[in-house]
Amino acid sequence: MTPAPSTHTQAVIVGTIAYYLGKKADEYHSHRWTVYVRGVDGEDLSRCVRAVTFALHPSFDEPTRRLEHAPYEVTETGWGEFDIGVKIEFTEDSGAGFVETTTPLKLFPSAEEIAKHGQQTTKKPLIKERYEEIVFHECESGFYKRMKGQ
Ligand code: SLL
Repeated sequence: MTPAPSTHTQAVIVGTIAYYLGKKADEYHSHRWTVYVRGVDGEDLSRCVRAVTFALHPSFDEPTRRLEHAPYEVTETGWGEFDIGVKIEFTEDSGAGFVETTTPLKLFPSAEEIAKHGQQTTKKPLIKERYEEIVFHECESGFYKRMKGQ
């Protein structure tokens, strides 16, 4: 009998965190922000990730940023919001290839958020993140054991 294919689920967080620069802000650099992909409990994603590529707005220098090592994040300063492309490539033995998604960079609180939390300050970051589950269906046993920490 052939063994059932091993399935492993990895929970990840994809998102952005943005700080208003306050007195240090200028016309083109009102915020400092970071876009990231990380394990939901801070697990080391390099066990299953080969690279993460973030596609920034073309107004940034070298807008395609490929990271082959953790932490999978990019920090920049800027003035505007846009959707950031996120491509996550998995290790060869995961049997999964890659996934592509986008994450919205949010710099400015909505009127509702301002009503609730007050005006934006340099101390309170704006975080916009979401939880995703990646299911590896046909992983090799080496991959499966590594992911389970065996
Ligand atoms: C907007 N559609 O108009 C968006 C574009 C682009 C933001 C936002 C570049 C900073 C830099 C930057 O912040 N671009 O050049 O250093 O709101």
